[in-house]
Amino acid sequence: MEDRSVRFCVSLPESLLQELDHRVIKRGYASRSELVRDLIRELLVRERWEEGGDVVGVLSIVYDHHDKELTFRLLDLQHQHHVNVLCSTHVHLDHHNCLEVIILRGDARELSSLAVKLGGLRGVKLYELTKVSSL
Ligand code: NI
Repeated sequence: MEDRSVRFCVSLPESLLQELDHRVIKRGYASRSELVRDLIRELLVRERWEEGGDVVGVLSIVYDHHDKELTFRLLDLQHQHHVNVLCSTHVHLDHHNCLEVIILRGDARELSSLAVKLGGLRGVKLYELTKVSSL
């Protein structure tokens, strides 16, 4: 079904409109509408993650693969949560460092907790969970 666009009027303080227009230019949007649409989508994604429900997330982890115990734990945790792990990609960044990108799907709270568990493992140098909605 086509999701048709509807026009509506919004009243804003002039200073806020200037801020909006500044971001339209800075982010390279074609129009105010494009930016407002994306801002609303960002808000919906954030709310979904806060309130719980089915979401998709991308967890990026950088770690040293020489730590065999860590490599085992990373794999073991992913197997324990295989329902949530859609796929993962491993890149050998250099002699020591590996980047693992894991695409997750499931309840927002479960994914947040899994991200903290994986990212918090001793030896993980950095991790970041990108919150994407399944909308
Ligand atoms: Ni590697």
